[in-house]
Formats: sequence, C-alpha cells, structure tokens
Amino acid sequence: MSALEKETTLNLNATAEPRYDWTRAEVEALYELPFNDLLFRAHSVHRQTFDPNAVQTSTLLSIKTGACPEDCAYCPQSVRFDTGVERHELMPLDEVRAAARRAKEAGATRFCMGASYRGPKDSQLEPILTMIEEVKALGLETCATLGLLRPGQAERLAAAGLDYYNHNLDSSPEFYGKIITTRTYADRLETLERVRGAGVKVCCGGIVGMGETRADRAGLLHTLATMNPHPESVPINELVPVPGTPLAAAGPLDPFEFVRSIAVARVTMPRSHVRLSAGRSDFTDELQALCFFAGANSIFYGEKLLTTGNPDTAADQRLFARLGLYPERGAPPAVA
Ligand code: SAM
Ligand code: DTB
Ligand code: SF4
Repeated sequence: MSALEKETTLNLNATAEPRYDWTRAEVEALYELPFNDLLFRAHSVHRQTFDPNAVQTSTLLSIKTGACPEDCAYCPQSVRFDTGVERHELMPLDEVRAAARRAKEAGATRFCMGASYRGPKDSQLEPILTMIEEVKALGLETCATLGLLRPGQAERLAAAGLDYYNHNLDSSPEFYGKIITTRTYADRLETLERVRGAGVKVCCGGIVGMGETRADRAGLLHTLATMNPHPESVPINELVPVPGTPLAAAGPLDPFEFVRSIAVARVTMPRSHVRLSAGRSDFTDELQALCFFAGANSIFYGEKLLTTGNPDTAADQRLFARLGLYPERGAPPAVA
C-alpha cells in the first residue's frame, strides 16, 4: 500500500468535526494503530481545533480531606484504607480564598475544589457555594468535585457561578465494578446528567494503570465519546499507587499506552480539552512532551493534586519554556 493509500485508509487527515456515534470497535481500532499513525492522526485533529502550543492550567485544592465512606480502590481518602492521609473537615473560607489567590498569581486559570464526600448534603453544599462565589470573584474559572449530586444541587452550584463540575467515570462499565462497589456507573451517569442539565460544563475522565485491559481503556473513552455533547474537559489520570490502598501494587502502565489513551481521547473528542492529569510526578519530560503532541492541552498545575504530589510550578514553567508552550488564556476577570 502506498503512503497515500494508507493515509486515506486510516483517515489520517481526519476532520475535527465531533461525532457521537463512535462504536466501541472503532475506538479499539484506534488504540491498535501503529503508534506513529495514531499520533499523526491525533496531532492533525488537535491542530484543527486548538492552538497546539497552548495549555490550560487548573490548580486543585482539597477543601475536605479523608474519612470518605466510599470504597474506590485507588483512593487514599477512603476511610476503609489505612493510608496515613490526614483528615480535615471543611477548610475555612479565608484559606480557600488565599489558596486561589496564590494559584492565580502562579498562572492558573481555573481553580478546582475537591471534597471527600460520597456526595454533599444540602447543608454541606451551602458553605461551598460561598467558596465558589469568592473564587469566581478573583477572576478564576471555578470547578468543583464533590461526588454524587442530588436533585437541585447542580442548579445551586450553577447559580453560585460554578463553571465546571468534575465527576469521573474512572474506567469501562465492565471494569468499574472491580474498583468501586459503593456506587454504580449508572449513579455516576445520573450525576453527569444533572450537571449538564443545570448548564454547568462537564469535566469527566478516568484513570488508567489500575490493572484494566486496553479494551477497558477503550470502553471508558467510548462511553465519554458517545455522550452528546462531549465533556468539555477530559482528565486522563495515571493511577498514583498509594500504599495502603488495594491498588498500591498496580501498574505501572507502559508509558506509550498512556500516550495512546491521550491520542484516542483527542481523536474521538476533538473539541474537548484533554488533561494530562494525575501521574505527572513520575513522568519524564519527554513523556509529557509526547502527551502534548498527542493532543493533551491541559494540566493540573501546582505542587499538590488533592493529597499526593504534582510537579512544582517552576518545573512546569521550565518545561513549557523548553517546549515553546504557553498557558491558554483563561476566563476574563469577573466584573466587580
Ligand atoms: N469524592 C469525589 C468523587 O469521588 O467524585 C471527588 C474527589 S475524587 C478524589 C476525584 C477523582 O480523583 C476520582 O474520581 C479519581 O478519578 C481521581 N483519583 C483519586 N485517587 C486517585 C489516584 N490514586 N490516582 C489517580 N487518580 C485518582
Ligand atoms: C481528576 O480527574 N484528577 C484529580 C481531580 N480530577 C479531582 C484528582 C487526582 C487525585 C490523585 C490522588 C490524590 O492526590 O489524592
Ligand atoms: Fe471518596 Fe472520591 Fe476517594 Fe471515592 S474517589 S473514596 S468518593 S474521595
């Protein structure tokens, strides 16, 4: 087959028009492509939709830490595992505001507040709404990840000015039950519908490197890519194996498989921001560069994720400079 014929067969110059009718076999076939073909296709799509050198930066803060009743096998914050994570009740508002201010000064455009709830009670949501208003007033985009939402809660978050809600599907529908038993895939999809229904942008992705198969990774991306509309933000996390959790000894995943996951997310969800998420502390600069080439255009930025480490801002700034990357412009500052 000539190079031109091959290009046509593989649809290497694919358009970046979003599709919602991906079959699982198609997503699996993307994963099976030779690495160069997959990366060429993903990068071609990326350049049609985004400035390939701009990267969106989100900073995380755990506003309520540990003692979570859920049994997510990867998570250091579950009350069921002895991980040594220090528990904290809800952080005071002034500490959250100070952290958001620091994140903005360091160059973040979005501030994501995470809480170790199965889902907040209405009374627990109340002080978080104030946090969202205050962070928004600093001119940052706001994101929250609080677990399952009950009816009406997404609307209250929207009214407080929440831009994004993060709620991950974590893996394929089939593998999910091996990782979490205390809430179902359907519960998660219901929360995502509530978020969408309230007009809040959806941040939804998952974790790779938990011992799942390539078919499971394709299954996760297939579920995401057949949502209409696609999640605006798709975090791809590499498992951070935390001692004390059931997945402490899982992984590591072949780094090229991580890059493939980024590339398949980029091809199947051409207009979504794909975030190179947890796991970066263990990635080489070369691996991160490959991820950016494959279509990643967002990172968690700041020394800490929720409870585990992340590259420090100086290291990220050096990496950006070496690669000619720059931060994507964020939301304009809120008008006072
Ligand atoms: N409790 C809420 C929930 O589960 O939706 C919000 C916080 S929870 C920690 C947010 C996400 O972090 C999880 O859905 C999971 O995808 C990710 N996560 C947690 N622990 C992780 C780990 N050890 N490695 C990679 N990602 C992790
Ligand atoms: C997401 O997909 N990854 C972030 C964020 N959304 C909330 C969390 C990663 C957590 C990694 C383990 C920890 O630091 O506790
Ligand atoms: Fe709790 Fe969220 Fe961790 Fe699951 S991922 S144990 S729900 S904090």
